[in-house]
Amino acid sequence: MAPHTAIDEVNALHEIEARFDTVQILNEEGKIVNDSLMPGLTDDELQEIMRRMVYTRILDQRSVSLNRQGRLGFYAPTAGQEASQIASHFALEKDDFILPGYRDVPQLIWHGLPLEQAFLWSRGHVDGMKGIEKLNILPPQIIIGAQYVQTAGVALGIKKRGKKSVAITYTGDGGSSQGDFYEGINFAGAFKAPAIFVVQNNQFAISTPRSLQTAAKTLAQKAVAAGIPGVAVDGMDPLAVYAAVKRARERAVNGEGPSLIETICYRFGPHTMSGDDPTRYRTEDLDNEWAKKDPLVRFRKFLEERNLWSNEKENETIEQAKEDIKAAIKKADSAPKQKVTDLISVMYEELPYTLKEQYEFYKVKESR
Ligand SMILES: Cc1ncc(C[n+]2csc(CCOP(=O)(O)OP(=O)(O)O)c2C)c(N)n1
Ligand SMILES: [Mg+2]
Repeated sequence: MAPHTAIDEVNALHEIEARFDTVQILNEEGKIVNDSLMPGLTDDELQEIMRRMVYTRILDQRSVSLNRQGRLGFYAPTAGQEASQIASHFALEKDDFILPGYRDVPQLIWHGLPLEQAFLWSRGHVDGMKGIEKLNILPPQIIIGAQYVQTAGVALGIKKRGKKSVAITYTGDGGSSQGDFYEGINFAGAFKAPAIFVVQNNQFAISTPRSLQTAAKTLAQKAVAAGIPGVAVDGMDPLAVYAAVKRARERAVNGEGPSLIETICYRFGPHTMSGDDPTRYRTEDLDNEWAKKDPLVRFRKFLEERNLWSNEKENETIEQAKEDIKAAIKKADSAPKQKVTDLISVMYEELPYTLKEQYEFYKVKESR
């Protein structure tokens, strides 16, 4: 190795940062700009990604209005993040585990969580997450970043059992500043656990802009300190997101360890439906700039040019989504009213004595 002639830490940083340019395959106009990275997806698969993104956009719109009518509880809007959520999920297999954040309900639905359960979860009803152990999903995490540590553990479990699957997790730009974020990627890296760590950088952590989140030029470069590969992709480009997750999955199941993927995107709506007003921390110009990058618009253009999408297909998808949502909300409405004992009994396989006491107390109260 050549001897160091100067302490050149500033250049080293700049060199590293320059390596984390945003990868794009499909641009805003729906044109392929990086043919060599084009994933090998069939026409059917390309159409299915579009169908899921359109369906998910409708689900988002309906969820926002159901929330306003007081028919849903907690809801974190997803519009703008469809490529990041749906295309990343599309690169997975059924056996893979998903450890989501509160905004990642669409991935759970496409992994098999019935819609009515997603609605019940939103209402804080225990039946929302009933039976999820069979679906390889965990409940959406509310504690920012905690799912990263849990993912390192789940992925290590997968490795110890010799399974050819992965654990994928999602946090946000805000989450990437948490201690749990670093602990999770570091541990998984050290143990070569088959994990995929996604940071959906939607530019804001509630009202905190990305510029105040960290001095790091990219969030993907945080992988370097953990000794794992990292990549930043255009998170409004479903092809780039898919290609990155597919590659990370291959590496993980081949025993090559975890990856960090930053998906650069934007949330079109408010942080949650609990009352923040985005006009107080975002300008209309910024919203308009990102609206031009809409994943649905560019993917529609791309597919239409290849005769793979049409108004008819779009409308069919929209109608199907509306029908499913209507039926699911009806089912959710007919779920038995939640009792305190329901809440206590789902927490442990065997209740500790303190909870046992409370359980008995409420059992009597509820029977009156
Ligand atoms: C440990 C912790 N601290 C603070 C909060 C409150 N909180 C909820 S969402 C949020 C912002 C998260 O932003 P980001 O990670 O960018 O995800 P996004 O909501 O943009 O998807 C904060 C600070 C929390 N839930 N958990
Ligand atoms: Mg964010």
